[in-house]
Amino acid sequence: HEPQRKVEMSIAELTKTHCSAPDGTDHSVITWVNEIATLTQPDEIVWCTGSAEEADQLAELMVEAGTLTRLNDEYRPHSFLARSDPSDVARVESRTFICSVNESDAGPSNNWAPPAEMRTTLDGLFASSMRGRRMFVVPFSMGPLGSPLAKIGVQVTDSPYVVMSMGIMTRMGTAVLESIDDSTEWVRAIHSVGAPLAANDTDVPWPCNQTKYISHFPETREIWSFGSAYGGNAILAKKSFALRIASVIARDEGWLAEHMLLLKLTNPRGRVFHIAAAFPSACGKTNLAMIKPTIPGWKAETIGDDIAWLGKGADGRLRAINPEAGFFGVAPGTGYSTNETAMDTIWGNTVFTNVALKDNGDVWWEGMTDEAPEHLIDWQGNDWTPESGTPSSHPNSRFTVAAAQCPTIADDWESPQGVVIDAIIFGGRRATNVPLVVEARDWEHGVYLGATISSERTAAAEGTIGELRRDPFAMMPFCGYNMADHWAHWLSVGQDLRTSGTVPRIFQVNWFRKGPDGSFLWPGFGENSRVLEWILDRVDGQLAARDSALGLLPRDGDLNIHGLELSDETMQQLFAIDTDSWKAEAASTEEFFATFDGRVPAAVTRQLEHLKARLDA
Ligand code: GTP
Ligand code: SPV
Ligand code: MN
Repeated sequence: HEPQRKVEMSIAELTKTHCSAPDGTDHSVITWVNEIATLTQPDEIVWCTGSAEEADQLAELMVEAGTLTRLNDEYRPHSFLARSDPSDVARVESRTFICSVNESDAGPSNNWAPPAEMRTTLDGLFASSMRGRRMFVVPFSMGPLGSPLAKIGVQVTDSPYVVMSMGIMTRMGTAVLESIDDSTEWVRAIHSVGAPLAANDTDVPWPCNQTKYISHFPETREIWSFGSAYGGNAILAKKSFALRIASVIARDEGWLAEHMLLLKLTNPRGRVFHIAAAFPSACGKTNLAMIKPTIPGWKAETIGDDIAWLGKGADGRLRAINPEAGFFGVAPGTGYSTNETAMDTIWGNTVFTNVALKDNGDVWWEGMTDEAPEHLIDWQGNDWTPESGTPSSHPNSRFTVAAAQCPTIADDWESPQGVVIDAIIFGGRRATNVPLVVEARDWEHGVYLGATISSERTAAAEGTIGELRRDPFAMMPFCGYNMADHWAHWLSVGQDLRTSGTVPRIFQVNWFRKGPDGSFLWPGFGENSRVLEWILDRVDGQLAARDSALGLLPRDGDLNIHGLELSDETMQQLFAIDTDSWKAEAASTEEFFATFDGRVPAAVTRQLEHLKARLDA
């Protein structure tokens, strides 16, 4: 590890300069906060307590500044609408950097810059970047405070919107700060919108900077984010810490930090299962995490919708926690017919970002109801009618809400030991080729399925929507180290689990296959419970399966489609394996693997050879 940079002033002098640090705050925090304040020159430092009063004051401040619009209490109590700068609406992967000491540790799928060079750049950008603003100190815990699996971080930020979001998405405040002593390892996260104010400047509702850097220093467990206030770029507890930095810690310590939902399911026979599922951004994690089964006798309960930390428990089994405390969910497409649970979660106490405002002071977005209201104010603040020809809400507009408010939240969602994982699911958004469901033959084959996820781009990050891209383990934008090493790490976790005798089964799903007319073949949403039923009946040893080149498939009649109007032809299309397309896919996988400079584990390339042989046979 590189040494932390030293500050010249003594602690006594520092606390005198910024005497607001709560009594008992650990010196490591005070020193660091003052170092950042010296660099960024805020007008004031605010130590966040996480109290409800503090959140209310922040909200009031933001309403006055025009950042937030208070929604009508009658329809959406204690809720707010934020309209971002139109340029600051999604993650900026091209501006996201993994600054490991060695370039090869970042790997070909991450942007890399030498740490010293990046520090020089950032020092320049952050110098006086908070002038005229307040710097908030936000102590937070990922995972229940005190859980053996939890980790602590402190974020400083000059964005009250980010403070409010962190307060919902994490366990934030005084108790966390008090838990830090000189033996605590905590992650340092520095965020500035990069819009200092001179004495006579008036602020804008959503300050940001056209220059953006989302930089990670894996060796020193540090995050520096500049220029954006959008969720994944700025709520640093989430993607930056709980995935990019945590994946590195996990590699070093023998566990996994993954872009996964966690769901508890009880079958009609009363057996309880927990599943973890990785789908790329905007590919259905929140929806599956909140599924309302359409088949009788099944019960589904939510544990997490975006991030899971998994590791071998004392009982030798793979266990997982949701490190987050809230949901930052995609709004468009969320309605009573698709995700009733989400609709019932966001009844109030919710921050909406970049959705439309109704004339009655409530919110609306595409897909909330079948029919659009006659008049709205769109996400950019303009009048909107159904004739406008543009979406009223940004396709990546989101809701931010506490997980505890979810009506289907599982009673064990905060279990400090985590829940036992019975099945792992990988998925993507694929109009062609990938069947509705496939079971991996074993852990190694499952790792291959994860490593070869491709998915059509969505609005969650910049880029051309619909373009097919590789997204191994749904972690392409989130793995803090070499992606090929991530596969090797998965293989070693599997080895480790094998020694204690219980290895979860791995599956692949695709809700998004399309027919010749371009419409989805599978009804999706609640009906996905039918696929979960097949998966868990397999885990429960109730069903056999048929082998194919891609893996194990449901035998005819085993997938419960009772009550669905699906023709035989549609079923055939959902499971069709086109040999030529798969040969092309295998060739493309070979090219993809070749970009990793020989670092792809032999067990993974062996799976590719096996697939090619099956396709040739
Ligand atoms: P991130 O928060 O970006 O990681 O996204 P996510 O993986 O949680 O995706 P989410 O559940 O928010 O779904 C994204 C979009 O896909 C929404 O517009 C959903 O309505 C849509 N979607 C989710 N599940 C299904 C499904 O089973 N079928 C179809 N057709 N669409 C779905
Ligand atoms: C994603 O893009 O995968 C999200 C939203 O969950 S963000 O927090 O912006 O990364
Ligand atoms: Mn996500």
